[in-house]
Amino acid sequence: MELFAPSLMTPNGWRSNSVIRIEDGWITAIEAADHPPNGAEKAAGPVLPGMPNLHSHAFQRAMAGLTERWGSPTDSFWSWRDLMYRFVARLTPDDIRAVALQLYIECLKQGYTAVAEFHYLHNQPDGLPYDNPAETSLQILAAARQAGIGLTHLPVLYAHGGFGEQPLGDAQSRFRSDPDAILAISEVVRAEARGDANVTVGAAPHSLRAADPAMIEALAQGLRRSDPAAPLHIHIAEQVKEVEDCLAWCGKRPVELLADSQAMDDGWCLVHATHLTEAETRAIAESGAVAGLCPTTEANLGDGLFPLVPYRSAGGVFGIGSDSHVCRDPAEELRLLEYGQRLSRRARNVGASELDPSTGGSLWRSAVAGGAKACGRPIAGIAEGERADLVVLDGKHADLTGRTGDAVTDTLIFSGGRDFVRDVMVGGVWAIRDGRHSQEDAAETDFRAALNRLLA
Ligand code: NGQ
Ligand code: ZN
Repeated sequence: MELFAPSLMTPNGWRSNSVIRIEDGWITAIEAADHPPNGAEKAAGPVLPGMPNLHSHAFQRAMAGLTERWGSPTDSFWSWRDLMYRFVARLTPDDIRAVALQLYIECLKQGYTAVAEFHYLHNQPDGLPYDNPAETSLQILAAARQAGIGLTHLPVLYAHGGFGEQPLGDAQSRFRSDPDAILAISEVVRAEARGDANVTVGAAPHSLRAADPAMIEALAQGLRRSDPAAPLHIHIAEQVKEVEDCLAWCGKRPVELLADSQAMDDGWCLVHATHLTEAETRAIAESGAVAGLCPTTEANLGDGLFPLVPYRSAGGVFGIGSDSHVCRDPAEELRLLEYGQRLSRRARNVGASELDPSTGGSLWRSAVAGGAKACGRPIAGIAEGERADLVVLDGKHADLTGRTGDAVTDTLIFSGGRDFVRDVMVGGVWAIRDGRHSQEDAAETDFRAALNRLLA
């Protein structure tokens, strides 16, 4: 197919009046044209690269808004986690699928075109495996395909309840796994998705709390034997207590421990990486690993602020994720990322630079490139050889009046958001047309039914 774009963001800047040629879901050429060629579709507004969502726990969509009540004067990340564990215990495979489908449709409608699903609900509520150990992973795959969003599936290794191989708590037995089990699940999903360019499979040690260095090594080696480019993700240094516990256990901070015990390279995504020394910040940047930032969840959970300025100055790559899904809007995620930096540094336009002076443009392009790397998929922007994952904004929106080039992205992020998004394409197929997904009504009905059961 051919899509005529009056205005188009590419990795090298904005172009006007271009034809994007798409074959089998791949962008095969971008050519200048004065007007739409015969048979080409004309985009109804500015065209942006779709945003990868590099960190998702889909099931947590169902509890968004339910943890905002005072429980004690020491409410924290850890008390939130206890509430989350109680919720986990009730979810069935059907619930997991219904909630994920609703979430993925919402993500598409707001401009995400791919998701990396950090999936750890492997077992039955009593901790025993399902007959098919990949049962819940296959529900995630089915939901992603039904929604039409790109998927990087990351089955999660979860073996310990804390540093020093502490036993799992009862609530964590649904997550129990070892490297062989995770490799087996990833094989099943890889086989099921073979030939589907919208899906890839990696793996994720949950955290250094839940997986020890020897297990992480076994997982990384096994995974890279099946696919040398498969991405590895890990939660790291999100909370001060986690840093202190790691130091107390081994004398190293989490990022120091990971860097010393693994070949930390550009196949890794370090999720959160909030509490860093200057040397750790530089080490991540120099390794080529992606920092997986989830600003709305990090704010919601009281994590802290990532050192974005020194990290980017050292050449660090980042992407964004919606994690606990208190927000499903990439524009809002980037806005909060920038505002956290502005508030703490008492400065403006922190995400921009002399070379790339638009804050919104720079953040959107950087997060697309970093998100693509973290997802391990060819979705790094609108360019030849990449997947055709793109977002068409509503050119008739009043707020976009007179905006061209990066002023569009600045307005999207700092004055707009979800209601700008009109059409969304994933792998050459329209997932959202005129703001709607063809299955959104049925998906919402199933989501409501799941919620009513879960909350009864
Ligand atoms: C998770 N979420 O796995 O869902 C975690 C909480 C943990 C975030 N870290 C559990 N945001 O880290 O132990
Ligand atoms: Zn997470």
